[in-house]
Amino acid sequence: MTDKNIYNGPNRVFSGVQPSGDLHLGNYLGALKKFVKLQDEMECIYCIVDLHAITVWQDPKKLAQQTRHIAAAYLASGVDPSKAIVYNQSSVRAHSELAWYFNCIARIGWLNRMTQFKDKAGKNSEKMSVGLYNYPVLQAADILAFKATHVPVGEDQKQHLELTRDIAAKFNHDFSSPNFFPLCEPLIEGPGARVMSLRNGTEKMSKSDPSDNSRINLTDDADKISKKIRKAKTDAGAIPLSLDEIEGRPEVKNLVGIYSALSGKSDQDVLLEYAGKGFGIFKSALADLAVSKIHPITELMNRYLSDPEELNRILSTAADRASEISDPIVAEVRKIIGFSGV
Ligand code: AQP
Repeated sequence: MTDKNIYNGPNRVFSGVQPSGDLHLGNYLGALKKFVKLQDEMECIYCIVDLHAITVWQDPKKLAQQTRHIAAAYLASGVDPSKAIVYNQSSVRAHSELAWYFNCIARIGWLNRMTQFKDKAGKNSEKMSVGLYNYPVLQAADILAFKATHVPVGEDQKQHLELTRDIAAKFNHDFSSPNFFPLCEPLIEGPGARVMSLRNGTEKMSKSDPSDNSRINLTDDADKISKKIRKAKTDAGAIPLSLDEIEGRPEVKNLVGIYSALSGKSDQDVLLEYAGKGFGIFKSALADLAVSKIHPITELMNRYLSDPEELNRILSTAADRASEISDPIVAEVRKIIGFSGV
């Protein structure tokens, strides 16, 4: 598909997180931390993507609570509802409607190439929901319902954003509306773009990993964080001096990457500080650093969660605002497609 982006509308950021469990350090570094920075640079729309969450089973009794949990994590991480729009996906109709139109634009071959579906479905793909397979089409609808131009995500979402660009380009082309949808730019680079499991440096840290020791949750207390870091898998060598020497040592690379993302230092500076030292010393420093960054977020989250009505009020006001932006865009799409409107 075309790479030519001739869209000339305003810059706008969109991103989302699923309310499918406790958030972890990967979500924080790969997404939330970037969200906070961007809210002072562009108009930002941050969604709690519950329509995505139900692509795998979610207990209906817990879903609303999990949604508030993510909202609280956004706010506790520094997302300011007076600057950014923070709302719940299922409260805004545009997502579902546009997803259907995009189902008729996206090609089956494009979706067959999506590696996240293959990773999540494993050998059970026949038993997975159609929604899980279709997930990236809904993601394209999320972004394009707002004509978002920039999407901060972790590296795992890169392929999905390429599909969003393909869908936008095909829509623009098929309906001879060359600059209707922007070809969004992923904002992936930077520390924390790919935080790996503490138990296996070749797998990403994930909410759905059966081992709780594989991740640091934003709800973990100081003791738990320290224990998980102490137990994190490493190898027999010491900490090396140069970046070349951590290649091929995925667990070491991951811990150094986490340290640098949390501290704001470069990987190289972290190596200079700890080169030649044993992992005991390094892990102890990393645990202190992680606790000092995560503990204040956990405390603030709990404060927000203790007032569910206030959280619901923030989400509902923002959902109205999100609909004000997305409804006219979807109305234009209907017209472009040729629906009569009666
Ligand atoms: N390990 C990670 N490193 C960096 N960024 C990450 N993200 C997720 N894992 C990492 C980023 O967090 C944002 C929200 O992700 P999500 O919850 O909507 O979905 P996900 O990517 O599927 O996250 P999980 O934790 O792996 O959830 P499960 O296990 O439920 O699938 C996204 O920007 C993502 O890139």
